[in-house]
Amino acid sequence: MNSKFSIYFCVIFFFLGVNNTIFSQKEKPNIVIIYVDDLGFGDIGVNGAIGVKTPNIDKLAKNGLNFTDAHCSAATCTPSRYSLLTGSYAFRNNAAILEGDAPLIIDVKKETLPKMLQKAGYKTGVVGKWHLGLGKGKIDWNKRIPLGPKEVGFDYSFLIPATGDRVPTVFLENQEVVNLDPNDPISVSYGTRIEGYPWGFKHPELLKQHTDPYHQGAVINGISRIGYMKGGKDALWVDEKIPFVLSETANNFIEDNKENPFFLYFSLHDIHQPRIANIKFVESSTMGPRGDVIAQMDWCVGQITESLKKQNLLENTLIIFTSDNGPILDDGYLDYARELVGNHKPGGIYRGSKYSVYEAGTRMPTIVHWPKEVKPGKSSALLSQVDLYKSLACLVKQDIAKGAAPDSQDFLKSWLGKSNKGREFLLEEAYTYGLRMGNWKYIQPKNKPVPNWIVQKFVDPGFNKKVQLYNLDKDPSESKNVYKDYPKIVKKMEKKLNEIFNQ
Ligand code: NG6
Ligand code: CA
Repeated sequence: MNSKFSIYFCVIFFFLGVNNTIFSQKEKPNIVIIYVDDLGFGDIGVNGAIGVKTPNIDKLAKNGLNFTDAHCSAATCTPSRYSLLTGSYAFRNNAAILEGDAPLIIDVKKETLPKMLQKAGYKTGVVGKWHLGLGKGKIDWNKRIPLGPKEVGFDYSFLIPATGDRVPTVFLENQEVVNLDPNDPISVSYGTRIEGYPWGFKHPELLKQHTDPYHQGAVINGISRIGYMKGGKDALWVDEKIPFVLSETANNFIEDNKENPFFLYFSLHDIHQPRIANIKFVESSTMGPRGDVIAQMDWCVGQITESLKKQNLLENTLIIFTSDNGPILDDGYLDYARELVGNHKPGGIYRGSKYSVYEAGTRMPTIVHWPKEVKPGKSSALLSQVDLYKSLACLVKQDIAKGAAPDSQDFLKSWLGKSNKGREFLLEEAYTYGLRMGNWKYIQPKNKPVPNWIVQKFVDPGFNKKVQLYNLDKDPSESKNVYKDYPKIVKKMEKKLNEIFNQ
């Protein structure tokens, strides 16, 4: 649909569907995306969690809409975040998990979700995990980093640059390292080992949690990370305090912007590894560190909703609570996630996990909460986060710039529970591709090499070598490959997938 038409439909929809057709600047809803890391469909109380309680999230679900078939665009972090912010499938830009010193992968000449919201008069902020790269080439961590959230459309940023398990383990505020002592400059390497913080493989006695061979670089705060680092001692974060720092920063952003509409992308470190819960949450679950950081993350969610309530903003704030990829038990650190999981099912009834093309890889816990407009309930609409860009553009009545958000479609009505219509086709990216068509799920074989550690630990052997078709109506856990029985469906879905690739 061309952009003239899409605006036309937005307008029609507004007259038919949403009451407040013309928002004044003051009436515009605030938008908060709470983006959890590695949280599985079954990890929240309302979706059947057994080993941990999530009262704050459950309350959001009770007063909002709980989605049962909403997806992130990919089964890993960087690709999903790329799609969320650009409205474009990750494969179009080869977006894959990035090292901690990788260049920015978003084209700053193009419009993004936050830039579109800026045009609509929103103040935009990102607090938390970034993992979309920074700068253009080699990063000088001792100066303002020239390319980052600002150039992507965020007025304010407070970041974990990549992941908790990658160096540098420092926060960046508006693209400068927080608390950096110029006499103790930072250097980072993902290649040659640099002297500085001791290396994990040489100093296991320093470790709070032992790790696999891939997390054996700089030991900082008793945790050995991917990559090597020197300097920046005063700037190092304390893992146990991250949830407090991020929640407080997010709340300050809310308070500073209470007089104007704002967009907050609150991107939590939890429940990614290293899972080092604050003492306040240790043993708050029956699942060890992985459960404890779920409880910790739930607390952060409560902090945000409390703060919105205190500012009298909760009623007219659209909160979208979701995750960037499916759950993972052991992902490098020996934190007993596998041993202690008990009967708790991180991915719910769905097959797979983070990294996997099966449903649990991308089917995310997803809650939309907006008391003013959204009636509490459940929705089974088949939705993708790649569509939030266009759907939110429709909400704030913004046209989308030419060339931006090529894969994003308007499903505002469905996100707000005014319709149950979902995508006709939905792409799932992992080490191979999956496609949904209603309740059919097709998996395409692919020859691309899969890293050894993925094959060894996380995926069923041969998962990317065979054609697969599942009927999720009858078989939601993808246990019976029925591709031989439905050659026409396979053909149709294969054709559609090729069309998506060639668009
Ligand atoms: C992988 C790391 C994993 C995790 C992941 C990123 C190895 C063997 N594993 O490369 O530990 O950091 O990257 O997770 O290096 S994500 O949620 O940001 O995609
Ligand atoms: Ca993730």
